[in-house]
Amino acid sequence: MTMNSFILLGLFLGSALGQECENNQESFGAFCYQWSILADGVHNFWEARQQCLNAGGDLASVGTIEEYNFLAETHYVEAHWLGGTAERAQNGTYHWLDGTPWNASVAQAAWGDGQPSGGNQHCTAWWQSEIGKWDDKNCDTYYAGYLCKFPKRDACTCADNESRFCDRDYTCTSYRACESGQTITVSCPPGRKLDADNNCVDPVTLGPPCNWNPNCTGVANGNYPSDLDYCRTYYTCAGGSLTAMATCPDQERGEEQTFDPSVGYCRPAVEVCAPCGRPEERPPTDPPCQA
Ligand SMILES: [Ca+2]
Repeated sequence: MTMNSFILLGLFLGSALGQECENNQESFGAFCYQWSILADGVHNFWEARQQCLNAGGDLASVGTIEEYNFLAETHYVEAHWLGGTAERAQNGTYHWLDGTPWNASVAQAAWGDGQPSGGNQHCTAWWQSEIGKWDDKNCDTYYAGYLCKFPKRDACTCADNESRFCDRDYTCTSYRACESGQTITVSCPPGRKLDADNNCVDPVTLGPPCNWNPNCTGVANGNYPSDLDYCRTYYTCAGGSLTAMATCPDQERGEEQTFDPSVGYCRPAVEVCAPCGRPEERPPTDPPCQA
């Protein structure tokens, strides 16, 4: 593909660039952090994450003791989601959604009194009951607070007549470069994302993390597993458009629930094939799980 194949929107001089973190963000190390409270319309864990992704970051990970100490000091009274989750596909082992390695020493220092309490609680939050500590919560708990984390962006300062690539944003929708000594930002048109060569392409052709937007174009009506959490969240396509995104209930009638891609809805994990389910009691009417 050539650059002529694309309509490049948003080409403008980046006069406001060069600031490491926004005014409403905290700065620590290579990252900016934003504590947010939204009064309505939010948030279970996945909706909170979507807010961060939309803003060009992710729900916060905490990789080191130093980072934890910094964030614990800036945490104030309110619960805030952060990006640790223990998906069933990983046998309940905690991990950070942004790929930061889970640090057991940090977690030991961070969990609040009696946490993680486990059970149907698979998502992490800053705890309103013990400021600066973590609680594991049911991922569908309503919290208005969430903590987003953004990689710092270089100033992208351009020398005279310099032409070079600077960086691309976390959502794979724009990049910055020096062109003839000036900073430019190139944004993809709606629905397109940057590939490895910074060409704007249909995101369905890309691997994660750039392709998390469900693409329903030409897709049959139904429910499909989400890249965000293959076993828990799913999206709905109808008439070629994305119409809904939902999370399986942790439990229903006492049964642990997971999304079953073979049927397109949530059902007890014991009836679903691996990796989401534990198919010991899969009904004989269902096709057998593949070995
Ligand atoms: Ca808990």
